[in-house]
Amino acid sequence: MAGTYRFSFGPWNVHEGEDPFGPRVRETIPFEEKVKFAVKAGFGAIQFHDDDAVDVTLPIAEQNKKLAELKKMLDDNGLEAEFIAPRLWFNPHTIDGGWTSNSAEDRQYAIDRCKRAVDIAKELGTDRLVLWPAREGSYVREAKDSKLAYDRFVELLNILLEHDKTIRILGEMKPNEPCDSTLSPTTGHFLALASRTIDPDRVGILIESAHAMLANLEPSDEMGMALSFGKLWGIHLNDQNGLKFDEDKTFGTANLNKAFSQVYILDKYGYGNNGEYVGLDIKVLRTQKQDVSFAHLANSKAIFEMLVEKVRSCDQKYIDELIAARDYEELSFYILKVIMGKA
Ligand SMILES: [Mn+2]
Repeated sequence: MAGTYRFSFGPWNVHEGEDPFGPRVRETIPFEEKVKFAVKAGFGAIQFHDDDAVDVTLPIAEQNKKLAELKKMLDDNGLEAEFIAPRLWFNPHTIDGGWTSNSAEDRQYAIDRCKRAVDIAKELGTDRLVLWPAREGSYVREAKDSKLAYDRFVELLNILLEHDKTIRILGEMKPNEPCDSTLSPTTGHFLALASRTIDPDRVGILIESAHAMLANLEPSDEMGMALSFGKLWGIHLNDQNGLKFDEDKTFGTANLNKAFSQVYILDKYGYGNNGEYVGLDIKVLRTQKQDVSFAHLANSKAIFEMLVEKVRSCDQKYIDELIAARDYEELSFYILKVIMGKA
């Protein structure tokens, strides 16, 4: 029996529209409104950076009181917190990166902030910590010792695995932006690092479609690799038009066939059957007006659901025959006909 899917998004997906070249173009939408949308649109969870969830400069007791209030609000609305991700890239301590910074003091800030993010995750009832190494890279090769930086990456993972014996770490890798070159740019790099930790079974993967494409890789194949390792614990679906900045476009809008391929492999291997969410990481177009600030999320969820229908409508016997005959030209034509409703 084919599974059903549970969806999530992050509050940062509905933003005010500022970019490196221009100011905000929309009013801030309060978190409560985002929760209302999540419930109405049939989402099951919210993704959080640590500071989306709570002010991380508060004393711990006060922080935990606020987190209990947030947890109750989520519970009351039938929502879960999918994961916590430490937002290390905003702080002055992380100008040169977090756990790979050349400054010992700044590395310690990053380690402490990550440990605190683990604690926040547990307070919100999730065992998932997502690590995106935003500034763990360089602009000038000789500025950072890459051998040492990779050692420090493993060291951080071990510290966090040691800090809480039940936390699971999901690496969300991306090859560039904001860094010129990011350390551990792909799923494969991160799995190699995971194998060196004290508990590789608690280190897995979150694959973002656009991040794979920025590495000029095929997102569905990246998902296949993580599935093969039993480590696809999260996804960030979106789309990307070639090797540009991280566009975070609505799922399927730049390359519908690539979107289909992702849904095909996820559905084939029962992604979600162990509680994994279909996470979206999609930015509102800057051109959107205030009153249509949520459409990209509703549309991406709808496109995913329509593609699930298309995938399940495929004549698998016919696909198998084409594979056996090595007639991949016809296979490609058939898949496009399925997508266009002409099969
Ligand atoms: Mn993401």
